[in-house]
Amino acid sequence: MKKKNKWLTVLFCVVLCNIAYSQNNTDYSRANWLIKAENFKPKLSETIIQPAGIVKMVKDDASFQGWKAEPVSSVETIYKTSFKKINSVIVDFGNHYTGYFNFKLGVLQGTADGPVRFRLTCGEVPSELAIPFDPYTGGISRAWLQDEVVTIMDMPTTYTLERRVACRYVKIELLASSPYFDFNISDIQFKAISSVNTVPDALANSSEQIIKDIDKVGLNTLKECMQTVYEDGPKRDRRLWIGDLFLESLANNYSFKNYDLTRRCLYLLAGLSGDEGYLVGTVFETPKPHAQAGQYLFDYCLLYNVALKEYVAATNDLETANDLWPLAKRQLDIITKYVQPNGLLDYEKANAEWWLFFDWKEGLNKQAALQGLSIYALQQTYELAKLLNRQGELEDVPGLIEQMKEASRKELYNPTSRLFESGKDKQISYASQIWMILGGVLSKEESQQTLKALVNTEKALTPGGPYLYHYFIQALINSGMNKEAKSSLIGYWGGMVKKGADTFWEVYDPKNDLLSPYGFYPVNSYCHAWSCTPVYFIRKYPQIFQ
Ligand code: RAM
Repeated sequence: MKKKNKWLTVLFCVVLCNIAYSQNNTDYSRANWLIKAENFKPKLSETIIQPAGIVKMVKDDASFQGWKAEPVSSVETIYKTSFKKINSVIVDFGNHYTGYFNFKLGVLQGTADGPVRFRLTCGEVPSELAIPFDPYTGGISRAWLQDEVVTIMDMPTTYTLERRVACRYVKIELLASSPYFDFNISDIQFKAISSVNTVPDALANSSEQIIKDIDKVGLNTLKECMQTVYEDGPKRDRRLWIGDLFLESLANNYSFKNYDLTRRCLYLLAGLSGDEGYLVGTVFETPKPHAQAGQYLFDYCLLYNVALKEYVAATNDLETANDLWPLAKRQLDIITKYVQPNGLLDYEKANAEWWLFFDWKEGLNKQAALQGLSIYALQQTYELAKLLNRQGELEDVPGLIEQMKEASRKELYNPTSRLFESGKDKQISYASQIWMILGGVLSKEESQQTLKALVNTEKALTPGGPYLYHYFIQALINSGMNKEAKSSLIGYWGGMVKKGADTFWEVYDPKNDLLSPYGFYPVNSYCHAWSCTPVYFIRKYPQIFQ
């Protein structure tokens, strides 16, 4: 009995030590990954931007969200006049910029004997300067809206708004001043920042004008989001999300080629992964790097592997990929944890335990999309393993892929309609078809039939925004439907260009300009990373788009 107890104690110690060892190991890797992330932090370049002029916002039903900017005068005209008389003005910088707004205040008459107070409102699109922000009905912080009340104590002076803003327009409204002196505003400027420091190749001269325009707006969107990380949007949320990083890094591979930024982001996410080795969907850089607690997104964890694979394919940086490989491998456990004996993922369980993102779309059933994306991620991770000569470590994966594909056809595919049906209510959606096609569940010919049936199915849930629309274009290309890919890209992103976009938007429904996942459209991000991907398509597939 005594002997048995002794052995039990030894066994217990071994188990404990193992747990402690693997925990220490994880901590060690994460600390190292964070150091590497810091080493690749880019230096931001600065450009001083002069205003293009003064504008006013006028109601116009034909314009995006019902508002358009109409030129009023050159900016110099306001510099000579008392700002007390002007009272309120909207400055147009002519394009979207991210950075710091500043101007000079000078005394015109008397002695400055008291502070002046302004409200500065910065907007990416005209409606942000036109419609009142209050009462605020949004579901996320009101403080995302870029209106600031500032008090300036002394003058003459140069005032710089401390908050980094992302905008094209700035409204300056005088709220309070002393009756005993007069003053003017002059030298209005914007210090624009970005980590982009290369100029991508021009498109083929023969490209259609609309393609050139879409590419230009896409590049602008990407450049604005490329700061010290790939931000999702420089106005909101100003942080690194895995899904956005994936799409931005794809577009970067074919344009600015700033590979160090991708490497930094891959390391930062790795360094901030959770104790169980799963990635957290979103992380912050300041005040010190940290993850958003509990924000685990099933699909984003897996897309990290694809981002890593695409990074290695573009750079051949095997050192980084080998360093991060254990983490990528670990993400696959998320899938195997939910695969049932019949090859289908346990959707209900996964849905209860994870945020399954896929799209901002009310009522979307994600069962089929989850199955398709998981197959896609397994395949892409296997490709990564091949690049690293580590396929031996994923011995079970090819079999698992086949089993999951078969289950998808058997359980979720309707051979009569040729559409995948998701959930108990057999919902038909773009998300389901797109991810099953990207997962390679259907042959090329079958994929074409599915996509053709899809666009003719009126009840099919359409993509809620550019994020899923990206994958729709990719599904069309993978299915050999090049013409449709081109016309869909022109129809969707060209639609934003025609509505005056300087940068592409976070959400866009051609039929509803006021759509917002947050209950208040001015808080949407109008320069959004995941919307920049026409850059990738146009440049990766010149034979289709240029
Ligand atoms: C939004 C962000 C981001 C996206 C997440 C899931 O809040 O704008 O781009 O990745 O949702």
